[in-house]
Amino acid sequence: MKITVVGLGYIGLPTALMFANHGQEVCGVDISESVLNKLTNGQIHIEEPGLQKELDKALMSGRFHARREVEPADTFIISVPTPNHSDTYKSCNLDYVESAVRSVLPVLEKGNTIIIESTIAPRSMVDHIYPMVEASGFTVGENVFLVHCPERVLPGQVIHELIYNNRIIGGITDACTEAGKAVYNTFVQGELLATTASAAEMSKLMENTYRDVNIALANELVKVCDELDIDALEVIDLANKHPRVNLHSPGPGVGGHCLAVDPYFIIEKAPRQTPLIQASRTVNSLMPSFIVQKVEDLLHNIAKPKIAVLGLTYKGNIDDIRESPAMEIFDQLVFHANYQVRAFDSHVQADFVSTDFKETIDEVDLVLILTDHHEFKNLKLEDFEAAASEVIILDTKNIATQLTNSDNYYNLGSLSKINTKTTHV
Ligand code: SAJ
Repeated sequence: MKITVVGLGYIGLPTALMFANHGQEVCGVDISESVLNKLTNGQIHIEEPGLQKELDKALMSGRFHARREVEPADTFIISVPTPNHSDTYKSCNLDYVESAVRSVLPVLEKGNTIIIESTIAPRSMVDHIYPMVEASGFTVGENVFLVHCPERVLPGQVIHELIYNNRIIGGITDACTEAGKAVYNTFVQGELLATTASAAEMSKLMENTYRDVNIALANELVKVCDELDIDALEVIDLANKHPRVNLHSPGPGVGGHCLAVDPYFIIEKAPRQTPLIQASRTVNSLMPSFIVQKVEDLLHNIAKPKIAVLGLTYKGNIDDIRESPAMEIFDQLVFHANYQVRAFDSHVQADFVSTDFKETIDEVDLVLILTDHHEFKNLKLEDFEAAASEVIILDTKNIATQLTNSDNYYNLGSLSKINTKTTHV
């Protein structure tokens, strides 16, 4: 089978390589010259475990090449971004998807399949993509096949999850669904779940909304327990001993381009029916300011405090700082007239980020841990010898567990200690 994948980002590139390494002929398409150059020269342009090996293998086999223009194929897979519009409900911007579909139409032939993997608002396939394909003279379900198959892989585990996760295959008609199943059957070992395009759109969005709402509940619990002087993290551990309870982990906010984005695609389509989803978005969006407030409380009696921020990515062990609550907190602290702020993150290459841990913590009054990178797990008090003698540690991810017994250590379970201490000063 010949497959053309449009969009070689975090999902499109691994997907293209998996097809190539399972015997298909793959053309990867991207508009970025630098992405195309890198790939053609054998180099991946994103951090993802195992991906470089997959590219090496695909290039060696001669079954993968990267191009600027869409090539004819049996199957077209669209995997381009769907950002939020900046309107009231942050609605889904379909521009890239529509333009990718338009780039496919001139080479589309009878018998071909188009699959949209990008995350899209409910009914986008039926109301927007299907009319575009029909307008170009094809009959969907008869001589071309149109499918929504949302990507559902976790950054950091993409290669494994592409093979072993179940896939939702949502066709415009049953014949479309069957065509979609035949494509993923070439390498997916998870179950292929047949459904309609609209149900596929909605289930993908609800998976991430479920997480967002539950994280909001955990974050709200932190605020309640802070007020009532109860350890929220202990409460979560205890409640999760119940066989049917799964409280999520609180943190400095919800980032990434999935959990912090997808709920708005449901909200925009049904604003009056979604008070819970909207409230959860608000709770999670306010977490960065809540953490900054706690930093201010901790530092209120130090004249010109120095702060070291550890971790800027939106979650641990990745290099992605887009939609990162850690970045939002860092920016708010930098903006603070009184603070001197440095950031350390060995996964991020940017001029405002240090990759030298010792230099970052030199003489700092407060260390603020914002992501759960593996390397922070083993932090011990000795690692902070270069910091100020009474250095305070605020660990918003509860990751530096070897520090928990130290006097100046705080996590989201012990925030009420801050209030007690500051009122005694
Ligand atoms: N977070 C918490 N508390 C938690 C779990 C996560 O505060 O208990 C935060 C993280 O720190 C991060 C954000 O939420 O800032 C999102 O992290 P994540 O690991 O839950 O999700 P993503 O955005 O990296 O990937 C999600 C996944 N969806 C689900 O687990 C339902 C992934 O499977 C999807 O493919 C991806 O979204 C997507 O593309 O939609």
